Amino acid sequence: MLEKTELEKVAKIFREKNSFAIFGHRGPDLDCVGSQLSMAIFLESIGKKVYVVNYDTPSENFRFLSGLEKFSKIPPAISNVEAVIVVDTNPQLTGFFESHSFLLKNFYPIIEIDHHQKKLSESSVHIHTTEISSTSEIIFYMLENMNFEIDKKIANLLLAGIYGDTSGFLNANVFESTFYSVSKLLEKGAEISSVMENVLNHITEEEISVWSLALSRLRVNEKSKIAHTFLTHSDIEKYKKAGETLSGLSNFLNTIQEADISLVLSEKEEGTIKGSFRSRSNVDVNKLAKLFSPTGGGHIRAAGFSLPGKFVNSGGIWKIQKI
Ligand SMILES: [Mn+2]
Repeated sequence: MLEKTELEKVAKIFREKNSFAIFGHRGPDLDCVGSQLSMAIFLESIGKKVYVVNYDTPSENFRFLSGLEKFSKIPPAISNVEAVIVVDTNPQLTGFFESHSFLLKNFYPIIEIDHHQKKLSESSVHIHTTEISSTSEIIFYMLENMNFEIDKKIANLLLAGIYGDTSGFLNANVFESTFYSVSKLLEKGAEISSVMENVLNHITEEEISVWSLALSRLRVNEKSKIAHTFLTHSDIEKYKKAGETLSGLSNFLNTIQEADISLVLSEKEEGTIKGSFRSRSNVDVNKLAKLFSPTGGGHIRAAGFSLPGKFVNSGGIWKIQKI
């Protein structure tokens, strides 16, 4: 599943380097947070200095996880780091690629741990496969391979990541191995009921309001079998927490019987429209997302893209205006 030579390279970097900056993607989800923090706790436990960096602050809903206080929005000074780890994404999507390219471009060893389709050639080491549910599950195998004794804290973080990325073991990135890793994490003391409770039972009135607005605009195209809806920048400004709930919305729309694909368009940042695809047919939305933008992609059944543009209403009809 994971390449032995790559795992050996990582183990060597972990032995030889003393300080690490761990990056993840913007708008960190449970898998990203679980991966960043479990790597941090692991490295600290073997005596390393660690900086956990994310462009965006993790959701309040994740406060049940240990170690959230480690997150910083500011990357460490170049002189303080000896290696970089990028989890659950590639360096371009961390939000720091342009402003801190020195951190991410061959200056240090870069370890990329990810389960998305694309890998970045500049990284020194790729721990990468799309045949595993989540980055958190990949980290489980990495730690198992290094004979590291996973404690309850790390077990909970990894389980939360796996649970989050599989939408509670409901989507297409659940494999036989997923249940193997989950059973091992439960053995290490992970509390599945607490993860389930905290992940599922956390919808706020504001989130319901934004869902209801999106559902009121839902259309199903009979020909393309795409169920689609959108949220404008002012909707998202009105419901500040909207961003966090949108992946749940895409998953929910993907349960519509009459559709094969769901698409949620949202203008989180003014002038940028993000699209979030889900598919439950044979349509490869990873390819579809790439048609919309060069940075688009993700998985075969869940992928996204972003485009310059904004929503405008002319004569009662919403359109996307190119910028
Ligand atoms: Mn993930």
